[in-house]
Amino acid sequence: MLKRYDLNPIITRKDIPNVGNLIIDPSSVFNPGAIKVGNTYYLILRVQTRARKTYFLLAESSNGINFSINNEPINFKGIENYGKKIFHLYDARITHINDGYYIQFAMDTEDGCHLGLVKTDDFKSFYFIAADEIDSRNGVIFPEKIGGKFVRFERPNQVKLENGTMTGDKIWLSESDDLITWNLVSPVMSGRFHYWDELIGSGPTPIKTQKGWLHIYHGVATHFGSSNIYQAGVTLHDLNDPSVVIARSGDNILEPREMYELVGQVPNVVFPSGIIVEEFDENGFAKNNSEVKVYYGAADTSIGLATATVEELINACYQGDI
Ligand code: BMA
Repeated sequence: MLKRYDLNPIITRKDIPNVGNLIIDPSSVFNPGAIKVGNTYYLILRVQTRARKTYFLLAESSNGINFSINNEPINFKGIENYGKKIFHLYDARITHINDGYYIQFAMDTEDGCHLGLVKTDDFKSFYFIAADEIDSRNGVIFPEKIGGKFVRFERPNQVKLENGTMTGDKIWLSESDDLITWNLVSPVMSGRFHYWDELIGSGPTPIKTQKGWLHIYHGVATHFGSSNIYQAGVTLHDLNDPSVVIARSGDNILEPREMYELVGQVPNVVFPSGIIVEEFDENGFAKNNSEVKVYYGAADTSIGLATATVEELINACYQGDI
């Protein structure tokens, strides 16, 4: 249902500049956070080196398609004071709230995966704010307070796979007074065993529409023996209580079909992580006929772009028969 850009993938490892001794001929670039500030499109890229280390690199564009990529990794000031050993930072999601841009990301540490938070005002300096204690991933902060609280969706890692990896089949709503301390409030949606989205996690930041919060998520079909298949779906949530699901796509809206999605470091993966809506009305609702750009990781190897209108995505929430 999402329409791929003709010249996908839009960013591959070949576009990544060498960065001193840190990044030389990297293996992959994927799962970007995205936001538009004025007329500038920003992506925060997840770049993986041949040492399987990860770095965030900033990419900038004036059309959302052709990006120029900074030749130094983003430095999160203050993260050096975090008490535990950090192995990887990855999968940034960006939210604009009042006075700044907040970046939520996953941190693989010596005691599990935690959600970290960084703030920037200008996409030049980035300040580490906090990380949670619980094991969780796929955190996306809503762009405004709801019921007087900051809210986010997140996916606590409560399911252990055969290989020992902790993952999850439930998205939760959590809330916070200060963006630092978060409390799980209620489950929002579960994986649908036997179908395309058995394990799930939020994709990009939810979008406010007249019909509700529009939310793209990834679902994993785990029942294909040797291969997990990562796909994308869409849901609509109550504007005043996003834990209420108004509608949920039965069919996926994007699945691995193109060679760059089927083959790569992790085959059969589309992983939406960035979204840009081009037009909002004067009350802050996304316009029905606005274009939506969705940026996604393809096979954990490159970055794809796919588009739809707001209306098409809302309609997709009602399609399919599960
Ligand atoms: C998930 C996350 C993503 C990754 C995906 C496919 O569990 O680790 O970062 O893109 O798996 O490998």
